[in-house]
Amino acid sequence: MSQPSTPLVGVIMGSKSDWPTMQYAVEMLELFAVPYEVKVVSAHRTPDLMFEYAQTAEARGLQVIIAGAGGAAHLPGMVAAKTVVPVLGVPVKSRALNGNDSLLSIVQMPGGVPVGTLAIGDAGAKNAGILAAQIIGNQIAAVRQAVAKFRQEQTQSVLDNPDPRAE
Ligand code: RP5
Repeated sequence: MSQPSTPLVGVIMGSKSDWPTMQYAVEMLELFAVPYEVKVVSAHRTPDLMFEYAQTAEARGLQVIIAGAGGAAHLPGMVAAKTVVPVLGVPVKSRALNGNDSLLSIVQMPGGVPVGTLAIGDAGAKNAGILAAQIIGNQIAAVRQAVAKFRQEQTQSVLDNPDPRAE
């Protein structure tokens, strides 16, 4: 296992404007105490940085990359093309097409270069953070237990509030 402070998950996004969505992935990683790093890396505006990030990810100890982008969302697929570190793609909800463009850009990868694509928007970002923690949890018991606790509390919260009319 890496040093605790060494990031195990890289969270990247195409623009600062993606942060209001991608913050939910980071929120989950913090909840489960998964070491992470977060950075703007654009497929279109900083293509050389994107390649460098992907090419050095494995050597730097990253075990999962979460990549969020909107519109013509090439970032997750292009990063996946340059590394064997698993990539989770988050389609950010775009203004013009409500994220349908982002989703289709990310999900329809050619066979041989997978991107694990999540839902459009906040739920997708949140689930990307949880899924990344579950992957990391295969090797780190404390992370696995933190995810299990979160899931158990979520279940209990529904069971404790069965009346849909209650505040
Ligand atoms: C993509 O273009 C980004 O991922 C973002 O979702 C979208 C719009 O970017 P900005 O014009 O807001 O910087 O590259």
